[in-house]
This record gives sequence, structure tokens and C-alpha cells, in this order.
Amino acid sequence: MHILILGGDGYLGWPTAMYFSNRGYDVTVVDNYMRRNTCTELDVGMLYPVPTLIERAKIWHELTGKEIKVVIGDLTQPEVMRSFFKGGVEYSWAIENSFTGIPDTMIHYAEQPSAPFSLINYKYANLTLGNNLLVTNNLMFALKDFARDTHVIHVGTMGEYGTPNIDIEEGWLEIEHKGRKDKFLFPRQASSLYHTTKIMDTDLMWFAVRMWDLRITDLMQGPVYGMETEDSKIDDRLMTLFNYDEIFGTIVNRFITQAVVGYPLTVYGKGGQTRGYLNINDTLQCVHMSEKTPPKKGELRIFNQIMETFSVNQLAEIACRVGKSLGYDVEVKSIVNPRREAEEHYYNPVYQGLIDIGVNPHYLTDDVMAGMFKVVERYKANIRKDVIFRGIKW
Ligand code: USQ
Repeated sequence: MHILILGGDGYLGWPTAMYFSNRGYDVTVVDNYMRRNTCTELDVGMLYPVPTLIERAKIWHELTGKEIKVVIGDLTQPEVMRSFFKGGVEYSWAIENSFTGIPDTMIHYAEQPSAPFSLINYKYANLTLGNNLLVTNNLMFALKDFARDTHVIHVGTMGEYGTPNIDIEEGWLEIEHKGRKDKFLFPRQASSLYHTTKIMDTDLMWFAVRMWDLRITDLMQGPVYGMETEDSKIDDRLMTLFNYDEIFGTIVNRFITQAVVGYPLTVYGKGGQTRGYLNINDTLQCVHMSEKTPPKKGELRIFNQIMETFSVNQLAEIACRVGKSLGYDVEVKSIVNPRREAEEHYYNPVYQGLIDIGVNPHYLTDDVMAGMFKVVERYKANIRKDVIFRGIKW
């Protein structure tokens, strides 16, 4: 089985590449280093240095004997995308420089993933819109022209739904109106431009599925935490990139880093903002189970990819408790929310579909969090307090 990972250098992309490679799949990764380059441009700092994608593929090969083919290329360029289907791929690193043929499954992570980034100013808003929508549209046209059977797994976001005052279903909602019924995409209302591009992705994919009978899984993922996976444990140089800054760091990773370095935990506003969370290892499981059970042709299958829900206050409480038990002096501080979002709201999403296809959830227990504290502690000297909060306003 041949898997192509778009965005293979990112927080989720690289662990996904190792995961599938370790399980016998032929894996090719593509990335344009957008995440790394913007991290450098915005001077966000990272917990530890991460070898380049090519270096990581070489390390992986040395340690396991397995090959992850690497392409450094920009998927907003249609010809780069199309080369994976019609040949002419320019590998940046591969043991054998031969075309592996049309991928059976494509995992689409090649997107700018940060909400604050998309609202820094018009330039970063355009970058987010341009990158995310062009990559998705290039993918849809390549599938239409060359590979209508290839299964695409796209990572969307729970943020597409926002925080409505009704239960959130898995992607679809049956509506009865004036005595008639029909099924529609669940109403979406994002609270950042980044999240808006994910809504637009879903719309592009739904259009392509209806027109060209494609098979697509859209995973509505919540904020992810963690850095170690089974496959990275063999060598620290294989650990995924880890951000704790305001722009690219997700909240659990941020709170642990803040606790370790003695920076008061930054609870935005009232702290009642509730989201669905998952461990990075569960992202891998969800993608794997989706790959093993592809939807039928002409189906846009949507799963809510979360394992449990927490409010910001609850996360601060857990980080505080675990930090204190490990001897850190942890403080929690409520600060004026730089974002426009509901700080107290109803939140009741359904998340059963992935469990039904075989995913085994891992939860954010005190032990799991303590494990993360221990990894962050090893790199404490690298933590920069100046990047933790800059106050990017909506
Ligand atoms: N928050 C704080 N303090 C902080 C950081 C965040 O109170 O220091 C709050 C935010 O205001 C928000 C919540 O915590 O209410 C989650 O924030 P986040 O930065 O962890 O996550 P978010 O910006 O929503 O984006 C992340 C990923 C994105 C993914 C999304 C899933 O960066 O790629 O799509 O989580 S979801 O949140 O379900 O939309």
C-alpha cells in the first residue's frame, strides 16, 4: 500500500509518516517547510531543534532500514501535486528514485494550522487562505483527472462547528423544514480565518465528492497534545516539532511548558472555553483506522476526532495539580482574552464514529501529563519566556 502524506514535516505529518512506514506501508512525504520558515520569520522559538525532513528520513532509514521518500515541494503549484499521479516526481531524498505509482491513500495535512497566525494581519490572513484553499483545490482536480479511487483523509477541525447552543453531530444534520426533510452539512461558524479555511476545504471536498464520485474522510480534530510516539522513542532526533508559543503552541503543550519554566498559566478570559482534546498517538490511530476502512465512492465521511472534553479552567487545574506534585511552583493567571470567542457556552459534541471503526482512546490522565512534564524538563534551558504571550488580537 502506498501512502502519500501532504505536509509530512509538520507536528502531525512526521509522526504519521513513521507510523505507517513502521507498519509496512510505502510512504512518501511532501512539504514546503512553510511551518519551519514561518516559525523562523516570526521568531517563535521551539522546545528543541528538529533535523530537516531529509535528515529525519535518513535517520529513520539508518535506524530501521525503512525508507520514507521525501519531496520538498509547494503543493499550491498544481504541477507539483499532479506529478504524484502522472509521474515526474522530483524526489529530494529516496533510496530508489523511481515513481511509486498512484497512491492508494493520501493524508492531507498540508495546511497553515494556527488560528492566531491567520489573524496577525492581512498578509498572514492571505497566506493562510492562499495556501490552504489552493492545496485542497489542486488535490481535488488531481483526483478528478487521474485517481478517482484514491482515498483522501483530510484533517479538518472541530472549530468548523464553533460552539453552537445545540449538540454537535458528526458532520451531518437532518433538518425538517415546513414538513419536508433533508440531510445537510452541520451548520458551521468558525471563530478564526484559519478555521474558516477548514470550512471552505470541507465545501471544496463535498463539491468534488458530489461531482466526481471521490472517496474522502474529513476528520474534525480538536486541539492535540503530546510529542512522543511509539516510533519516536527509538531516538530523540525523531521527535516531532514542539511549539509552546502563542502562535503555534496548542494549549496543553503550552500550559506544561509554562509550568516548567515558572510562567503563570495563561487562562484567556473566563476560561470556560470548552473543546475536545486528543493525544497525538490517537491522531495516528484515527488516521490508521480511517485508512483501513475507506468510505465508498461518492461519500464524504465525517468523524469528530476528539477523545474527551475540557474547559481551559479544567486544563489549568490539571496542569497545576500535576506540576505541583512534581515540585513545580505553578501559578494560574486569567488574562484579557486576545481572541473573540464565547467564554461560557454549551458544548456537547458526538464522537462515536472513530470508536466504532476500532480506535482505542487514550485519556489525559495525571500520569500522561506527568510524562510530558518530564520530556519538557529535559529541554527547560531552551524555553523562551518572551514568546509565550504576545497578545495577537482578533
Ligand atoms: N487558550 C487559552 N490560553 C492559552 C492558549 C489557548 O485560554 O494560552 C484557549 C483558547 O482561547 C481556546 C482554547 O484554549 O479557547 C484552545 O486554544 P488552542 O490554541 O489550543 O487551539 P486553537 O487555536 O483552537 O487551534 C488548535 C490547533 C488547530 C486545530 C484546533 C482544533 O492549532 O490546528 O484545528 O486546535 S479546535 O480548537 O477544536 O478548533
